[in-house]
Amino acid sequence: MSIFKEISQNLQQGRAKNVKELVQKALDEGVDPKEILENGLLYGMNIIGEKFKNNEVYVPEVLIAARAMNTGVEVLKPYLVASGVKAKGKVIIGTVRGDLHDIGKNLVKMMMEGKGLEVIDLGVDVPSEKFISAAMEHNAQIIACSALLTTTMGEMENVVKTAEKSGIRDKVKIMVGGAPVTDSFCKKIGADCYSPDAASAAECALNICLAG
Ligand code: B1M
Repeated sequence: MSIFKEISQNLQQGRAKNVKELVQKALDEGVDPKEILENGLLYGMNIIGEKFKNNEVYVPEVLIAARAMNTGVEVLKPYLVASGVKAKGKVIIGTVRGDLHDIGKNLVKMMMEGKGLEVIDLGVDVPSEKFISAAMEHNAQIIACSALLTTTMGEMENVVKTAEKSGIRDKVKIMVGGAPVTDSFCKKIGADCYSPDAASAAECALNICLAG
């Protein structure tokens, strides 16, 4: 069995200790960390997502798979964030109001930190007012919003509107992302940057900070 398949299967079974050991084994064998993330961890998480959709697994199984995913990501972290370019800048990040998904948001945070950016993480279920007050308090250049549910992505528009009402819209760029979010949605709500994955989100944040 390939190492990717082993990682994926152990993740699906929620075996965090095995996932940690297998990810380390793959790294020791010289496998590319991005491939371990995509073909092992994310691949396994997607299968869990499909099974969740089809009611073949339930919240507890998804949670233990998510814990195994996080354990694997922790091992990969030092390898994924290695980057030559360092920028100065502050980012406020969070998952929007009503939404508790944080694995993708944590990956985005990790990649941004790898670019040398300071990332202030507000966690999950973050109301739009909290994004704005944190941006004002920390004088941040970027607000980064994550949403995984079609029912919560609309909250991103509230973040844009609240930034306008508070008079800080011209001082802060608003980035959006998460599985249901698209570039056309980003444009429609008047946000500044949509990224499909954590690596391109970090790239976008870096470019904003270098330009500003
Ligand atoms: Co939830 N869930 N979930 N869930 N869950 C999804 C999202 C779902 C697609 C599953 C399904 O039906 N197939 C579905 C949403 C359907 C929809 O709205 N279209 C769903 C549902 C319905 C729900 C509940 C409503 C279920 C229920 O209770 N009936 C409930 C909602 C709770 C709430 O939030 N209020 C719920 C609960 C949960 C758990 C708590 C059990 C758990 C979350 C644990 C946690 O996050 N700590 C969970 C999980 C794990 C999932 C799936 C299986 C995996 C999500 C994940 O972490 N993926 C998911 C199915 C799936 O996605 N295949 C599902 C891996 C992660 C790395 O990917 O977050 O997409 P992702 O991040 C990517 C990109 O999107 C991007 O970068 C990352 C990778 O590079 N990205 C950004 C993310 N944020 C970004 C921000 C950016 C830029 C890029 O800029 C700022």
